[in-house]
Amino acid sequence: MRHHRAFSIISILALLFCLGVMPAWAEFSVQCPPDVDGIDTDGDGDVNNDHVCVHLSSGDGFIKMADGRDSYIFGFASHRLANSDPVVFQPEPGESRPPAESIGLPTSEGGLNLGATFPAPTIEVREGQKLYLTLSNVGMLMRPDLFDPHTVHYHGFPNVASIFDGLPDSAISINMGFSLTYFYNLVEPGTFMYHCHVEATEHMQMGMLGNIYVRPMQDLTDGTDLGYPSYAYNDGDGTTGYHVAKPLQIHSFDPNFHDANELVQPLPFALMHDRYPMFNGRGYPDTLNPDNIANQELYEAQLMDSIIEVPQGERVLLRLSSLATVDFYTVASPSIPMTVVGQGARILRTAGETDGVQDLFYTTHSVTLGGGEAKDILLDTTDIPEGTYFIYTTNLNNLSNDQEDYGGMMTEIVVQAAAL
Ligand SMILES: [Cu+2]
Repeated sequence: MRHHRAFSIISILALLFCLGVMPAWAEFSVQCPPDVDGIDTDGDGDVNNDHVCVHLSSGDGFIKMADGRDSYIFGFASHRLANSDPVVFQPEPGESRPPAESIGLPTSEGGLNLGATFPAPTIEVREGQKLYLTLSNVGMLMRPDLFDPHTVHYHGFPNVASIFDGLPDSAISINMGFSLTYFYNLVEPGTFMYHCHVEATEHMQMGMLGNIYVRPMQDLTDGTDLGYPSYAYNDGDGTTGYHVAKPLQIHSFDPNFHDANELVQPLPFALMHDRYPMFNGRGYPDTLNPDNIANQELYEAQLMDSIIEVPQGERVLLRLSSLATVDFYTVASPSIPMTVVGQGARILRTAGETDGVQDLFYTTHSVTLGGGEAKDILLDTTDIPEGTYFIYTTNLNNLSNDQEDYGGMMTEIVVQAAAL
């Protein structure tokens, strides 16, 4: 594997040199304009800070599966990340023009930029903000024969501007060496997800998947204390209130497909058979590892754990979504009841105007999600003793990391001593 990779990298660099395209010297400009409209759209009392920006690159790389195998991926990475900086940033106040960001790709992180991360960086934003998301396509180092464009499709987002929707058929796709800034006016809160939509079966199976969620304006409400620090939706009565939020995204990989993609072999979509079920890009027990996980090249490509820690008596909001390309998964919490308060980025409620609104929340111990579905689930630990509890898929053959048992799509909720 190592020899193969070293050979590939040398041949790629040689090829790029011959072609006269050396993306190592490419510069990408990022549109991140300051907010000068004088209107307070995000409701925080400040008229000049409603703009937020994200800069992603798209490329390829490797991640380490929970059984130790390295898997080739396509993916996104954040250039504000540096493992500590926030993914979402704001333009400097008073700046008169968009700041240009110059990035020496693909060598930005030291060494060759096998820089895709999995899952893609989590994007947390708030209703009322205006999001400028720039995607720069840095090309595929391991597959120089591919000139694939990429996009960002913000799944579930009610997009008025179809050119920003990321569907290659009806929107702009971004070719190698180029950037596009997507604009989203965040008028609705909810749990969404994002992924590349180019050759979606392939690029999604290969790992271009991430969490994005929009917090409601109600989180900022002054004077009307509904009892919780945060809310899933603008419920008006505090019923979706929570203390701790955790985005949990269902992923699964077919290692044969990933290997075939790296080795320039045919990709038989109909034979796709996922054998690495994951939460947030990791199989158990890696779901519990709070640290970044590095691949064999020592590049930290998996930056997200799935562990949930909550003081006894508090509520967790589980932002559960699925971007699996093959299977439906049933996710169970056998000890702590799940109250589903939202679905598909909407609060579960009637829209009746004569009798007033009625909650359609329901309590269960398991939910089933297909690809593209999301549910907002409250876990109330009021009557739950301190201890460690599990969330896992009841498709029991998926409690494995390929041939290794006792892994797969499982994580833990740790109910800690109550906060004083
Ligand atoms: Cu793509």
